[in-house]
Amino acid sequence: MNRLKNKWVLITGATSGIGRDAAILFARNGANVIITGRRQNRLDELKQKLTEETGSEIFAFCFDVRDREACRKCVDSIKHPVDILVNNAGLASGKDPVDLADFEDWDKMIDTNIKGLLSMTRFISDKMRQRNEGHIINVGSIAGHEAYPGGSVYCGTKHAVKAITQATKMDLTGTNIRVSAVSPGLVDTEFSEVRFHGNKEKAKDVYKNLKPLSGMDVAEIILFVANRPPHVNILDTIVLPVHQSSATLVHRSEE
Ligand code: NDP
Ligand code: 8X3
Repeated sequence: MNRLKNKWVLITGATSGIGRDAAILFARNGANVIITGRRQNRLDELKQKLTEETGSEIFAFCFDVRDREACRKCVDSIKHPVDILVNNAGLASGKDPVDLADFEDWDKMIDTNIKGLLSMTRFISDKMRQRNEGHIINVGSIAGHEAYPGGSVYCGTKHAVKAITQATKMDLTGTNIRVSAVSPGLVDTEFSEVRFHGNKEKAKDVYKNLKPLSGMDVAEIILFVANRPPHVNILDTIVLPVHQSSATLVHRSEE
């Protein structure tokens, strides 16, 4: 049963990877989609594609989730109530040990993955509470359930996403608002290229001799979570490629 038709869905970080694929799937399932990200050209391209291919209404807002006033402006300028917020925008920046890591990398991850997600949640949950309905879906990670070397801050931010998801659910107890997390393992997107500051070779090695998840695999889970009946709240889902068994235990086939 499709419960997404005519819903309004806001997705942060829809210019690439999981967020882009989620936007495509929501629109194909009849939802109207508000896509956001920092790259205007990517937003324009996706808006045009989805407008042509689906009957859905597509709005695009170009802003940085680290800019709290820009988050507020985006939410205030949306004329329709947001039924589903997908807090997906996020990144890893660097994989250095804690004693050598770069402060700018840390700020980027903390300000985007934690504070950006919180700003969007703050502005939209307020409106959801007034309507007594809505669904907040946070994109977490296996890194929010386990830590690994070189991941002190990235894993820290994703552990924070897990805690924020749980506490948000508690804060909204007694309302009809649902709160969920989707926590993937290795997904082949632009994520690793961003983590390694544009080093394509290093990024490719992450997925070497392994079939990782695709953005679509994860987008399908997000859709499944969103499409449950109104009384069903999936709090978290961990989804891994079959040859990944934990954050650090990965089986790679022989070359
Ligand atoms: P991508 O790099 O492909 O996509 C990241 C998206 O986030 C882009 O659309 C980017 O848009 C947006 N974004 C990043 N920083 C900001 C910002 N400051 N303001 C607004 N938008 C921002 O990676 P993924 O699709 O893989 O990542 C999506 C989410 O999934 C992230 O939260 C990531 O942590 C999580 N994740 C990824 C995994 C993986 O292995 N790939 C595994 C587990 C979780 P733009 O650059 O245009 O702003
Ligand atoms: C992204 C997956 O394993 O690189 O969250 O941390 S991992």
